[in-house]
Amino acid sequence: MTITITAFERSPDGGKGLARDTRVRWALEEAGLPYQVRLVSFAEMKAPAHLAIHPFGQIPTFEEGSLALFETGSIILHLAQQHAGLLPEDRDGRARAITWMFAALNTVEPPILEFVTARIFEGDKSWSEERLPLVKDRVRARLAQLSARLGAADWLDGGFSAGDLLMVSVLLRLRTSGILDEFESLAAYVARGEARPAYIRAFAAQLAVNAPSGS
Ligand code: GTB
Repeated sequence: MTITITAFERSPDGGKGLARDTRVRWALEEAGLPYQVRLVSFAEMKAPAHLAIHPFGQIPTFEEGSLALFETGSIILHLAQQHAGLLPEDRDGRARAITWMFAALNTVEPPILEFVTARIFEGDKSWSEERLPLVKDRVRARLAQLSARLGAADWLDGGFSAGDLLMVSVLLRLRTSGILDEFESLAAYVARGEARPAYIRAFAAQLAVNAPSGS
């Protein structure tokens, strides 16, 4: 059955891979699944046809036959449960990898999103200079904990899993801030994720849609 995902017709990041379709593309590539992409404008995302699939009018979505999903965590968990390559075979390893998926989305991503919002969308506010260091320190605190757990390992729990896929995707949002580079092992962890052939294909696919003309 054909898999169709949605993505921005034109991503605000101009193809840096930061919009959340990239993590779904990456999971599809890791699983070796062909997929097609329906590009949507901001207006289309808020129109009834898209809202019927995504109640919050966002991208990405996932459709396969009669199944339609939204939320990247759910989409990637679904893929990981149906196809090899994203979760360990053994019961306990699988449960731990899923735990890392939740940790990426529920524990590590929120302070990073708060930081991105503070830096990009609230940077012009009178109180921004006072607030930003607090928000940054909350990110640093999480990264310190994550880095302590990762230690010298390549991946969070044994081999690469959907937990790493989501964690690397979440950490990538920090790339331009310099904060990631304060944590050498995490910067190397993210680089390992980015070096995976499946990530490279996913990144190239979204760039092909979003690259500024002439680049
Ligand atoms: N929790 C949901 C999930 O994981 O699927 C979040 C989905 C989400 O936030 N989607 C965003 C969206 O559709 C796109 S990824 N936003 C439009 C809206 O809400 O109206 C967020 C995003 C957008 C742009 C950049 N960028 O340009 O750097 C990075 C990330």
